[in-house]
Amino acid sequence: MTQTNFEKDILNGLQSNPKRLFSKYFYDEKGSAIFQEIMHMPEYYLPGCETEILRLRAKDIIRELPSKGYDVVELGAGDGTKTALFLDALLREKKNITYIPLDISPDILSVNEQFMRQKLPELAVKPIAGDYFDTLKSIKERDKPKVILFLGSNIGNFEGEKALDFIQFVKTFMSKGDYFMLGVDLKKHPRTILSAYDDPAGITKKFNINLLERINRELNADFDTAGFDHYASYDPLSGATKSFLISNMAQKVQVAGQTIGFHAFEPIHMEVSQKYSLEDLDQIRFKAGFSTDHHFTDSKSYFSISLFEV
Ligand code: AVI
Repeated sequence: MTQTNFEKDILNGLQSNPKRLFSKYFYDEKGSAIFQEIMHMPEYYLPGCETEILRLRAKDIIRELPSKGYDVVELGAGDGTKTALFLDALLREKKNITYIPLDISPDILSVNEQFMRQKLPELAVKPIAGDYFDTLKSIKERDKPKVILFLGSNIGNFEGEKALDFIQFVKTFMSKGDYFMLGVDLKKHPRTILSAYDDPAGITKKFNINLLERINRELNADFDTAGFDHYASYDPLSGATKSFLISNMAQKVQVAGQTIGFHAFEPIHMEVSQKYSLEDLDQIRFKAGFSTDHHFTDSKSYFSISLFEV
């Protein structure tokens, strides 16, 4: 039987030193449900701050955008509930827009479309399912100006230079006068950040452990999840939040016919959630070759919705 990308990535990651798994694999059905629990945790301040900006600063954001009709393209759109706040403000300002949610999952896009039809019946919605490369290619040729949304601090899950690479990649599908609108989690007191990724109820731990359970389910593996603990760290210099699973003891695990050995207290690096300062964002904007930026922050300056103009 041919190896899937999932199997290849998991085996490569577990056979590397240090061991590595990728957070893009967190989101199977169970992982997506646990992520919804995270979004409602009191310690996970990100969605509340971003919603505050979309509610209270939408008019200020819209003032910076093209005055005539444009396409609002959303990357990794999901169910669109938060975006509806912004789209509602756009419709109130009588902007002639088409909303184009892009997502890998056709199922979530049909949830998104139904939600928009019910909530904002006058909005034109044109979902496109597929990976970023194919979906962005299909919107490149549309003749209206574009505002591309990438919300929810999703840019933070790209490691190091990969965030800049991704922004540059998206820019290749944009033209002069288009805007990139990014939801970004900002550097702040390290304890505030750490508690968002190390909650006392153990929901973030469950989110990480679910990937081991997924590997058990899908790759015929035998992880004993009680043998692993969750550990999160935040480096205030680099702004990198990292999540690890720590093997509580020396142990051996079978994964897809391979034996993976763990030393006592050996980490598996699971996720990076990068935090930025506004100066870091200005640097990224400059390096990516956008002409201007505007930052809209919440009342605590925890989060920014940043607009980069091509
Ligand atoms: C999806 N992403 C922006 C979340 C984050 O904050 O990095 C995923 C997450 N991981 C742990 N908690 C939330």
